[in-house]
Amino acid sequence: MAERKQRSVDPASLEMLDLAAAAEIQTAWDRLDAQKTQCRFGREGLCCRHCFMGPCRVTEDGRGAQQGVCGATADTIVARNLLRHIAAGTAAHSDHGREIVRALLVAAEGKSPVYQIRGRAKLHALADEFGISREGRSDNEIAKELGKLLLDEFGKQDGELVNTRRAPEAQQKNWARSGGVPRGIDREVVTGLHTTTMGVDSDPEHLLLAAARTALTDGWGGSMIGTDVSDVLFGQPHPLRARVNLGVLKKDEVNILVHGHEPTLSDVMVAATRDPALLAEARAKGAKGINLAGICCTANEILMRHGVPIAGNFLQQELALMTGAVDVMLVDVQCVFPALTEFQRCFHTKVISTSPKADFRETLHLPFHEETAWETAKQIVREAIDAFTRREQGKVHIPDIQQGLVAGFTKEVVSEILGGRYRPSYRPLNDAIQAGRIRGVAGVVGCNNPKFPQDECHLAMVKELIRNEVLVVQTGCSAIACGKGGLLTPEAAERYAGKGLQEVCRAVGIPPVLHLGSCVDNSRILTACAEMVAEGGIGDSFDKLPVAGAAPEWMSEKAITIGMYFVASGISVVIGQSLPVEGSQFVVNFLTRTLEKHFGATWAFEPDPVAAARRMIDHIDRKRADLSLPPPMYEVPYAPQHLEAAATA
Ligand code: SF4
Ligand code: MSK
Repeated sequence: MAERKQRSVDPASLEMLDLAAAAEIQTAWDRLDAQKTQCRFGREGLCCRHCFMGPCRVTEDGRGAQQGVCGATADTIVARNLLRHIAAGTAAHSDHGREIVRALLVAAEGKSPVYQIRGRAKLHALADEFGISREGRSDNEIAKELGKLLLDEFGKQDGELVNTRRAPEAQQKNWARSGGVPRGIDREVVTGLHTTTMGVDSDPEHLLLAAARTALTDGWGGSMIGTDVSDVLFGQPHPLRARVNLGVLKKDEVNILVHGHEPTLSDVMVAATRDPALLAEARAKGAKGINLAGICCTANEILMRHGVPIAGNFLQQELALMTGAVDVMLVDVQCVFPALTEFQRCFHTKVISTSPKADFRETLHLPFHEETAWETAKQIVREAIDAFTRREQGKVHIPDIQQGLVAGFTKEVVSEILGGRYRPSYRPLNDAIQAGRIRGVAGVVGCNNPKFPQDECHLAMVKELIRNEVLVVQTGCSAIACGKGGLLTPEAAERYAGKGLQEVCRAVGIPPVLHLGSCVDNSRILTACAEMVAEGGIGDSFDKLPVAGAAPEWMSEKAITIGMYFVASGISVVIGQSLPVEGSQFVVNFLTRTLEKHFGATWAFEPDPVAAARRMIDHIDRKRADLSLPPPMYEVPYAPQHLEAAATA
């Protein structure tokens, strides 16, 4: 069994894990232990179940069969499996994007009182970008045309995704040369599944380039559309202060936790929990108010736009229920443990599922439809008020631990903050990078995984990066981890950042680590890089920029897809546990070396977060040297004891 300190570095999580151990309640960490040794064939990508002459397990080294019944080699099987993971990740993000566009159309057609265009400036910017006339037309008319254009991107049969035009010319040429130009979103997912069925594609190189193209469809398609349209529908985020960790739950209020990914319902929940009539109903039942908080990425969405507090990241979903203070846990799609429903047996909490795509056994299922979102949201609040009356105060244990943070950064906000509202520009950022005050930019994103102590890798990596003058941008559960660790505050610059980065943060009043949103919002990193290229002076393509990406505690297929679209866009990526490809030396070489010649970037696998940060810094330094940029303005002390301090602080 993993020791206590191997499970988490978050004090709130540790407090709840002690409670779980005392009460003999199982969590993800216990279930990981119960797996004993995990299957090596699965871990290395060597198991094929694509037809039923199999399942086949193969090896390259003669430990067993070297080919499947059909003759597929390890190289083929590993590459095929990777493409399937990426197709699944693309499907998840893109289906999310599609739902947001559908909600935009509901708003534009005036079919729901709760959905309205709140991001007018973004709507107009997108209309201009896509050639939609604004002359004499209402916002709803413009939104309707935009929504239809974007919805067509999913089922597009001919041509390329419109957003690929946002990429620098060099990236577009790379994609064309490698057969990687992303086409219709659904088409790439379907083609990826077809090409990997029994007896279709067996060329590992061809399969891996198809995997890159499929991932690009997510990054420049489904996810980017999801982000853009969320900004139109729910409003563009702006920097705001909020709080994070389990201590945001309130003993004397109705607590509703949203968990999952899609903002369509969670955003409506914000309004419902502030509704005066419902607040009066809660007070009549003895509650002091209604407290909405979140877990995972749907929480990031409403944090960014409304300052709603975050109760925790991925590995805290069960621990939150164990506080005994959650009246309703509202789940939609992605990253939701089926195990959550079991907590209903020990606690009064009601788990309510809402997506027609995701039902859970023993939950109350209230299917969510855009047209009736307000009624559903009010019903959920009433369920929570009802559950509150059954809360057993003797079982309530809320760790008194929470942390302040600043969130709400976007591509637009960064340029406004740096250049000013009337002259928004990336020039000051590029200047700071050119001068060596900021060494480069790193995107640190992704999940928790019980194979690593929760949050430890995120914190150690990000501290090492900012200490070395690298500005960090974050999304997803990684951003929540660093929020809990106090890194998303302007004060963190004084405590942890190198001198040059400190000067920039102090001058502009920003944290050294910027929260950019949820997992689909990784597309914001792509568009921010496009702005940096367009501004000039630090490289005319993504692969020349002094930037790098990482996902130190990843666990989801979506994370593989994100990593692949970063790499295929020219941004090298380091991840913690390796991809499930180590059964094929060809595939490992292709991902870690050959992709450089196709896209100018590669994957790297490094479980030690500080060593991984050093690899990113070395990569950034190589890019700086290629651009003839000077070394960092201030020398950063670099010695083994500093690495240890960064890893454990
Ligand atoms: Fe085995 Fe080939 Fe069927 Fe895969 S496709 S299960 S390797 S026979
Ligand atoms: S929620 S995909 S655990 S980041 Fe987006 Fe967190 Fe990873 Fe889910």
